[in-house]
Amino acid sequence: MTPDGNYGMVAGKLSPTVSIIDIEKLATADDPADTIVGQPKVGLGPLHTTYDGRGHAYTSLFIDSQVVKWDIEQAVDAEKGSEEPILGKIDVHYNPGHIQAVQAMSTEPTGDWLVALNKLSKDRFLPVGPIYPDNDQLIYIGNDKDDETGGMELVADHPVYPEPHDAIFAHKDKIEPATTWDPEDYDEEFVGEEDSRIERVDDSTVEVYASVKRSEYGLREITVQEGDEVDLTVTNIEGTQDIVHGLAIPEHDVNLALAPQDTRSVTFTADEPGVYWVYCTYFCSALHLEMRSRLIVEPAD
Ligand SMILES: [Cu+2]
Repeated sequence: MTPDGNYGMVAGKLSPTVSIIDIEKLATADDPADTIVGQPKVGLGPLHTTYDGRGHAYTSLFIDSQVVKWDIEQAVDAEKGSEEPILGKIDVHYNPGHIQAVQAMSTEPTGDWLVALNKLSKDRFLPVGPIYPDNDQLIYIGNDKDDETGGMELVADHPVYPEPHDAIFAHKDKIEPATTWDPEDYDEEFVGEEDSRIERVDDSTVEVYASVKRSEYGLREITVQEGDEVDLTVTNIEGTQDIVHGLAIPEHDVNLALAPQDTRSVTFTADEPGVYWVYCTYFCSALHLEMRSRLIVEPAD
């Protein structure tokens, strides 16, 4: 769909054209073919079309390995099959599939950047195993120049994980992610520093609660008895974004990652007497390596 809602663009790889469908005509046309009000010939293997909000369309060409820029109203006015509406073409270095310009799937495209994602990219970047890296390229579309590319300029080239397929591209002001977890979302107790404790529930069950922050656990030692079932609940009490801590007790298959304000719990059986390190697995400060506690499992007899 064009950002103004007037046209839908359809292309199908096997025809070198894009069909421009007049959305208003869809409701009244007797013959579906009557809704097609333009059909520019854009190149080989056209797939997806995106927009800059200035009346231009950009279509990926799978077989030609290009992005083509064309004028929408000129294509409606021209004969079907005309190449006149084409304003320029730029090479990409693989077979492109989806392309997206910033906010082109909204009514407010920003008209500055376009990403072309690959469908097939076999040799652009070195393989590091049986699967080759896939690829995307960033193209600047903010200049409407009268040259071979219509002002399009390739500015970046990346290897990416297979298979990138499609993307949504928006100005960073539109993206406001949460920076910490919300304790209200949890059923588990939020374990503050003062709440760190060991509670014996019965002869064979112990509940352990510990806060987690730079660079210490709320309990320096956790002492339980051989055979105890240990219910461990821990909270990362940090309010600072991106300060993640871990809690690992490898001999008991415990390995937790805790984002800020995140609470996790795990249950294990302390079946072998001994002393086991409990330690942080995320580099969290200069004292990260000192961030540890000890699990002491006392013998039953
Ligand atoms: Cu840590």
